[in-house]
Amino acid sequence: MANLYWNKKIETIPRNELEKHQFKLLKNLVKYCYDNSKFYRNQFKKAGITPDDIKTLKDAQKIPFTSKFDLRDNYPFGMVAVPPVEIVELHASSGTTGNPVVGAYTQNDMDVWTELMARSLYATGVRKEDIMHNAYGYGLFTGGLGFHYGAQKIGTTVLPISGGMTERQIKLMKDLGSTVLCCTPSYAIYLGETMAQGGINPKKDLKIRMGLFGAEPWSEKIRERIEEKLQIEAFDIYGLTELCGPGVSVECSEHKGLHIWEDHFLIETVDPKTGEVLPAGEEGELVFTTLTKTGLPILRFRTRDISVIENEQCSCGRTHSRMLRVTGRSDDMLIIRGVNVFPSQIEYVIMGFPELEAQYQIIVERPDALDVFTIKAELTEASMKLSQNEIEKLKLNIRHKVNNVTGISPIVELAKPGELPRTVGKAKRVLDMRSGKI
Ligand code: DLL
Repeated sequence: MANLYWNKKIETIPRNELEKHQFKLLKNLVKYCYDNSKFYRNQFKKAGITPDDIKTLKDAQKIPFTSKFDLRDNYPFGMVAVPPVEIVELHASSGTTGNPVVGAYTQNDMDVWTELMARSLYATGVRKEDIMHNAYGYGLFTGGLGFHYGAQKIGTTVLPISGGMTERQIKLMKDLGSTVLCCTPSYAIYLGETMAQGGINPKKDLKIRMGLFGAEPWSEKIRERIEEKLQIEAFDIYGLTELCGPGVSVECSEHKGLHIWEDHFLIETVDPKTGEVLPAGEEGELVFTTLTKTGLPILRFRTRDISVIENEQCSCGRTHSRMLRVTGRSDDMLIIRGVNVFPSQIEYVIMGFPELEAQYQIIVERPDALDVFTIKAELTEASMKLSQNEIEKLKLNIRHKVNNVTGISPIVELAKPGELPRTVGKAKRVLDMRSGKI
């Protein structure tokens, strides 16, 4: 694609220069945190270090980790490093338990976020001439506004439709001639299903050519389903409230991982159990340092997101490292009857059955002493023709495959098309009733 880069100089900067630049930023940041954040001054004291101990980029490893708990314990503004008057926007991630995590951004942080979202959108091919159907939630969630700011910086027309009223979304997409779709992958699937039910042929009736999907883990199989249902090219985009929101990393058109914008974020992968730093190429938990944030700077943030970092230069010419798609979170592991089960393993099995929709629920209950593990999956319209015998065989097959992958056999229930709940934002697929939280 002509004119591929939003900022060629920085996106293709030689790695040695990038690392020099990162080191300069890291030194400034550490001093900034030490001078302006009581929390970090304490952290440094506990670790027995001062900003002068950061003499190389690798010395970042001497700095203690920051966790979600630190942010929650210091809720809402305890970790903010500027006077309150400098904060121009607040966001919050949906805390399922306890305090939410608050993101507090200065004008400088907003400018960086907007720039990185523009860079991310541009890398996927979004241009001034596009009409962007932005179905990410507007409000405290960073999805809606993050895409909004970035697209407007490019000059793209934005439809700030947010989530919900799915049929109306499709009507507007059609009437306004939207060319780019932005929403969670699970909502993209739902939009595709609703189009099919309404007799809309995306290729013929719509102008949507591509979409940017993120905010929740999704697999290659889900990408295939989205691309097939919506007849578009699907890109993965990643981010989190604690760092800036969406725009931390994005796929280029090579689709070989998501480029992390390393001129603003220092990335490490660590062993989720021991915290030991892992070499590139090894799967681990992503840890980010916000090199340029001023409102709520974060040193070595433990994301809980599991991925692999690739350092080799991408064929797109960008030198910034890539993270492979996030496969799950270190804290989403379920322990069922003593066996470790990851939701991504269940999704992998479900998506291997063409008889099933890309919808499922994992339900764990403990009515007595023993855990009861149920998977609810949904039949496609075409599989409604299956005989009772074939349905029983299908259930048994799913049960066996799940057992092969996880070592534990679930009860399998099959719902009719459209029966499982759909969400307009992040999907909620795990219902763990054992803790009494639900
Ligand atoms: O989800 C920001 C965002 C909005 C990203 C729109 C992409 C698109 P939070 O609500 O703070 O922020 O949730 C952050 O969501 O730690 C991951 O677990 C998950 N996540 C975000 N993007 C992806 C992705 C936004 N592309 C948490 N793949 C993160 C997998 C993702 N998981």
